[in-house]
Amino acid sequence: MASLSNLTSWHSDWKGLRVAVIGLGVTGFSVADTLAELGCNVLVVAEKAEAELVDILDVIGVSHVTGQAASGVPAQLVEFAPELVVTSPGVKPDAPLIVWAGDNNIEVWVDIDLAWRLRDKTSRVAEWVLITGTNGKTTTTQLTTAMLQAGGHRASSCGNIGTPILDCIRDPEGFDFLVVEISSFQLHYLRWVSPIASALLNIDHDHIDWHGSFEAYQTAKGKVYANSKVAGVYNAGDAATVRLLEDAEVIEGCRAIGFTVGVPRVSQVGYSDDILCDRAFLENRRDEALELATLEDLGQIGVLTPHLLANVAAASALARACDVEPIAIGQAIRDFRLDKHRIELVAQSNGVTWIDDSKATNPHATAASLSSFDSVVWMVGGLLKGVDITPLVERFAKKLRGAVVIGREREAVLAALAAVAPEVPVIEINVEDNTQVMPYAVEAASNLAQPGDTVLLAPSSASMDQFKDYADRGTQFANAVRNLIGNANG
Ligand code: UMA
Repeated sequence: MASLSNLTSWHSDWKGLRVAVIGLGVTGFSVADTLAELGCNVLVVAEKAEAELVDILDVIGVSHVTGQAASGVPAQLVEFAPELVVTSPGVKPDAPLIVWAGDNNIEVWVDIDLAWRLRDKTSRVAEWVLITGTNGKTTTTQLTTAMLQAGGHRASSCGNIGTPILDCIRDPEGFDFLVVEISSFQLHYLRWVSPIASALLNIDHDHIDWHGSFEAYQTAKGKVYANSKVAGVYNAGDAATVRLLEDAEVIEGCRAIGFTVGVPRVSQVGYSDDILCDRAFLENRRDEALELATLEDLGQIGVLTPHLLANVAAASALARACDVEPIAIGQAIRDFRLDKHRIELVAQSNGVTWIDDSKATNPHATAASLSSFDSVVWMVGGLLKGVDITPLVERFAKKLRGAVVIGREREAVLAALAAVAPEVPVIEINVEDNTQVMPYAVEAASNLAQPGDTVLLAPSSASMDQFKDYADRGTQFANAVRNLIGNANG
C-alpha cells in the first residue's frame, strides 16, 4: 500500500486505501463517490444522512454507519482502522471522531485537500483561485469566474458556494481555472494547496462557536494565502487582512495586491473619478493606471453599495493576477447579473435593505444567505419537506432582529423560534387569501426593521403551498416591497 505522501495524483494507486468519510451531505457524498471510483475501501460515518444517498452508497459498494450508531466513535470505525479520514467541513474539530483520529495519528483532510491531489484527472490541469471572507464571498467568486470566462478560459465556481470541488475535478473536459469559495471550516482543516491567487475579502466575528475563539477563526481565514503563487489579495480597508497576508508563507515572487473602494495606491485596484482601475498589473504603475470599467458599467449589476464596489474590485484584482485582459474584465462586469431570486437586491429605503432569496428553499442555502448579513429581519416558512429547521434557527438566532413566519406549516417554524430564539420578536402571517401573504408579510417586516437592517426573504422551504413556485414567491415579495416603499414615499 502506498503511503499518503505518494498519493499525489489521480493516477496514483489509491486502490485498497482505507478511508473513513465523516458526514454525508453534499461534501461527504462527493468524497465517498470519488474514493469509490479510485478503488479505495470507504466507510462513511454520518449521524444524519438522507435515505436516498445511503441507497446510492449501497449501489457503489461503500459501507456506512449512520444515525444513532454514528455518534461518538463507533466500534465499526475503530475496527475498520482507517489510514485516512476525510471530514465534511461542518464537523467541529472537537468532535469525538476528529479527536480520535488525532490521538491515533490518522491524517484528517477536507475535500479540498483530496481535490488538490486529484487535480490532474484530465490533461487540462486547472489553476486554482481561492476566495474567503466573512461577507461577499459568493458574489466575488461568481464575478471572478465570469471575468475568467470572458477572458476566454474554461472556468467554474465551486466549494462553499454549493458545488463540491470534487464534482469539478471529475468533469471530463477539465478546467483552466477553478474559482474556489472556501469557508473558514474548510480552511481550518486544509493542509496544502497552492493557488495562483487568493483573497481574504474581510474579516468579522462569525462561527466563533465552531472555531472556539475569534483568534482561531482569523488564523483559519489567513490560511487562504498559504502557498499563493502570483498574488495574495487583501482589503486595503481591513487591517486584519493585511496582517494575515504579511504572516502568510507564500511562494517566492507572489505579490501583495490590495483592493479598495477608494483611490488605489500602487499595487492596488480601486476607483478613481468613477473609473475602476488597476494600478497593480502594469509596468508603469507608479504613474499610470489601467481602466477596467466605469461606475455606469457596475450599476448594471445592482445598486452601487460599498459591498458591490469592494467585491468587483477584489474580483478584478484576482482576474488580473490570472492575466485576464482589462477589456474582458469590463465586458464581464457589463454582462454580469446576480441570479434572479438569489440574494437579489430589491430595494433600499430608510436605511433598510430588502433582499429576495426566494431560491433558498432548504437550510443549506438559507445558511449561506443568513451568513451574508449582520442584522436580519427574516422572512421564513413554507413547505419544510420534513426538515427540522431548529439547528438553522439556533445558529443564526443572534443575528435576528425579528422573524416573519409565512407558509402553511407555520407551527414547526414557530416552535423552533420559541425553543431556540425565544428573545426574537416573531410575527405570524395567518391569511386565507394567498395573494395577501406577501403584502402582510412585507408590512410586518417593515415594522420590525430598523435602519441598518436587512429584510431577507430566505424561507428555507418550498413555496408551493402559497405560491406557484419560488420565482412567483420572490416576485410577489418584490412587488409588495415596491408598493410599500412607494406608498411610504408618496
Ligand atoms: N455531520 C456529522 N457530525 C457533525 C456535523 C455534521 O456527522 O458534527 C454530518 C451530518 O450528519 C451530515 C453531514 O455531516 O451527514 C453534513 O456535512 P456539512 O455540515 O459539512 O454540510 P455539507 O452538506 O457537506 O455542505 C458543506 C458546507 N456546509 C458547511 O460547511 C456547514 C456548505 O456550505 C458547502 O456549500 C458544501 O459543503 C460544499 O462545499 C454551507 C454553509 O453553511 C452553505 N457554509 C458556511 C458559511 O458559508 O457560513 C461555512
